[in-house]
Amino acid sequence: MLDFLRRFKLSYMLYNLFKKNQLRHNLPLYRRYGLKKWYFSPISSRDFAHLPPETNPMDQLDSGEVFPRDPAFQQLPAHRQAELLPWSEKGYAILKGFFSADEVAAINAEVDRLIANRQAKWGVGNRIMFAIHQSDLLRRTATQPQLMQVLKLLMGKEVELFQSINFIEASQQKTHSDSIHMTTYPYGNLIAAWIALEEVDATNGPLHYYPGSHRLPYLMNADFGNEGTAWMLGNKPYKEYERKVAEVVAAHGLEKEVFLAGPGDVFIWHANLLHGGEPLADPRRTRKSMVMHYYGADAVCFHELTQRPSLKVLHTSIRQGS
Ligand SMILES: O=C(O)CCC(=O)C(=O)O
Repeated sequence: MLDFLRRFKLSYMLYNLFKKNQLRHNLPLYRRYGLKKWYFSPISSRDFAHLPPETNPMDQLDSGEVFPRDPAFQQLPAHRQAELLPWSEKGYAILKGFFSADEVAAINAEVDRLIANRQAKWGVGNRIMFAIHQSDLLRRTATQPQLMQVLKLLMGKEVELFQSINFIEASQQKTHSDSIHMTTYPYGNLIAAWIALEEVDATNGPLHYYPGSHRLPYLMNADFGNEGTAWMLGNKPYKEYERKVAEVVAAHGLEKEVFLAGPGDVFIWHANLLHGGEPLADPRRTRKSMVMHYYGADAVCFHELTQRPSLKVLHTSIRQGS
């Protein structure tokens, strides 16, 4: 029965019916793409199947050529420019020492405070979801002006913070592309920034990633038989998606890299970069980190697996906790 309700699209539609303020911005976009939908209707990649697989215009450009002409890029110090320049080719950028030791200490103290006050909203896999809604400090971290400027440069457009996740321990999450969880049309309108909040080495579950994998086709529900029907979501377990990703990695002979980070380092990845978390080799160790996901402006944003439109974060929906 629970599985039936989880897969029954009407349950999500009823929930969304009461979220008009956070969904109505989609209506002009639906009209632009010829979709006949209400603001609370289900949505998935299948709705765009009749259109060419459009992507964010930045994905057709070469960062090595366009960034040097960008005034915002020209103002960055030479070492940051070097970190950002190969973005188009690699699909990720590493910003060493982006946050200071004091900033990292303040973020960690804030997370401890949210946990102690029972304000932290724990999600699956021991992760704190959307703490940006409980903490002004974490929201300011996620929207720090220099970071937002870098994200705008990489996406070639304004970005809006959608979500944050704080980890105390390693995620150990299998390889995936964020675009199966937070999807956009045109594709490529999502970007993530991950902050190391302590030393991350081979034993406490570092991030892994596959350079260049962002250029492969986006894997969507149809690619692992999970499209479902007009009323029901697909019934394939998430493991089937992970299996499909592993198949793609093997078929293309992709080579995994691991990000060994110092506190304050930032790893930014493209919407379609294959990545995940390495196993925790030393179970006594924590792996404190915070990841934020941002949507690019002027795109339809939704969740492919649950076929729900994404709720826009309104300023009024942020409760200030500190
Ligand atoms: O922090 C990690 O280990 C993985 C995080 C991740 O894959 C994500 O947020 O998409």
